[in-house]
Amino acid sequence: MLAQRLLRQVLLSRGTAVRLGSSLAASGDAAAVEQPAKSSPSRTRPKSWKVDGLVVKPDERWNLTPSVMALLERHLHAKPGNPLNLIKQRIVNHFHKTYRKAGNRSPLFTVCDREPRVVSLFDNFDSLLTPEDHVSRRPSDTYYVNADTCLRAHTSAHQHKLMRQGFDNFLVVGDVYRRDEIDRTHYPCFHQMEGVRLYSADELFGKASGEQFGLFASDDEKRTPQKQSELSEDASKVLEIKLKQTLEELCLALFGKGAQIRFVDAYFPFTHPSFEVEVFYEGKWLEVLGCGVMEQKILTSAGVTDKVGWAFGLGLERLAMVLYSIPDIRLFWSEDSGFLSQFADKQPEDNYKYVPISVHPQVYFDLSFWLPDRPSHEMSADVFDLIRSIGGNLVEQVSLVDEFTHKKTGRTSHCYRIVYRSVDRALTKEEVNVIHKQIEKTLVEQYDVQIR
Ligand code: FA5
Ligand code: MG
Repeated sequence: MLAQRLLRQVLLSRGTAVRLGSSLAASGDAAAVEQPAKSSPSRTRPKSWKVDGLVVKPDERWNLTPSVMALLERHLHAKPGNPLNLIKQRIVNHFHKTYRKAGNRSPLFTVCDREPRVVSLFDNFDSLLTPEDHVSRRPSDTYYVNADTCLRAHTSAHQHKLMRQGFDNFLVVGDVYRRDEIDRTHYPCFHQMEGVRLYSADELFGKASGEQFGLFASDDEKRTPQKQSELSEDASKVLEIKLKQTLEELCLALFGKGAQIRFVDAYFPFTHPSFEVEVFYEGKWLEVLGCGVMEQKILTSAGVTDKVGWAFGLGLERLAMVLYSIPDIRLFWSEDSGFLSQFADKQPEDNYKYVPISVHPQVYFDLSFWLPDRPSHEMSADVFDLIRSIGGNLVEQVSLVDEFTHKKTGRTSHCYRIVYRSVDRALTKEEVNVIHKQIEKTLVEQYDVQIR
């Protein structure tokens, strides 16, 4: 049953991919603008490609597929009512509330959620000290546009540029792309939020102690498992504590006191020491983010010479899966209204648990009627209740889709759309019609409406 449902979700998202892919040339910001150079069905390489306001020239390193190009069009984290948009807002709200500039007038962290998704190899790899032979550079791992650019594989790709532009404290949110496996917790496009915080000595140790403790080590200090050679032991330790505190507070704000989280040692080319955070979810530890003390060489090359910092990169799908009990990452790409409608009316701070949707098809019926001359104030609420009490579990969604008052007669009309769906079988139109007629009949009897 579960396997069947998952398969359907994958097919659903693939189906979407194909549909969107075929309309690439017609649509806005990620459009193929010239004839493909190569006619492979899975790798259609355009001569020139416009994406996020940039025009890039694919070459023989191009390995994007039409389905990945379709994912670029989805902008899930920018869609109001999408669970990724909700969790992004919730995390941003938490940071804005908790961390303020001196005087409490404005939020400390700048939010960047519209960075271009095609980045230079320098930004994606070199600026972050990723070794030449690192696996992440392989064409089997990264989507290359040409010899100089790729789809960002992580939001860390924006660290260097933003620091060079003078930003000290920022959050970067967006979709990232990797030629990764596909399973319950991995997808080739997913969403990350990067956090970077830089500190002067005063900011790190406090004004009174800033002069007493230094940020930097003397020349002859060695790199150890605990710290980089450039940083003082004090600076490295305090950064690590502040980073862990920040992430613990975030997990507390998201999941409450009951959640089990742990830090495990990790390796990243751009941080040292490095950690991952895991959350206990459905009987297993699930990795949700990577973090660490930023390599000082990166700050130096970005022109920051008098500060030190930490960074984290969190996986928004992984956090949303835990927060909303979404069992499979592929569901985020679903366009099934049974999934989307569950989040459509939610606020970022709402605690909500996802109810698995049925694999069986939906059957829609509209219900239109004139209201009685003196309708009750709660007419819509009454109608919702009545529909649910007669339709029971077969009613998946109800919404008021149209309402107007007739100019001459002064009568008001309501139209409700009812989506019927069973969790265990495919409904026929005929059997739904019987229930629908029953709803109409009861409405007329109890509320004196006139069916249109
Ligand atoms: C990184 O991407 C680092 N840039 C994170 C980082 C930033 C470390 C700043 C230190 C400082 P990693 O590849 O582990 O690390 O990905 C980070 C998170 O993204 C993971 O913990 C996971 O939550 C999520 N993630 C990674 N791959 C996938 C995938 N294929 N599908 C869904 N989520 C993924
Ligand atoms: Mg990882």
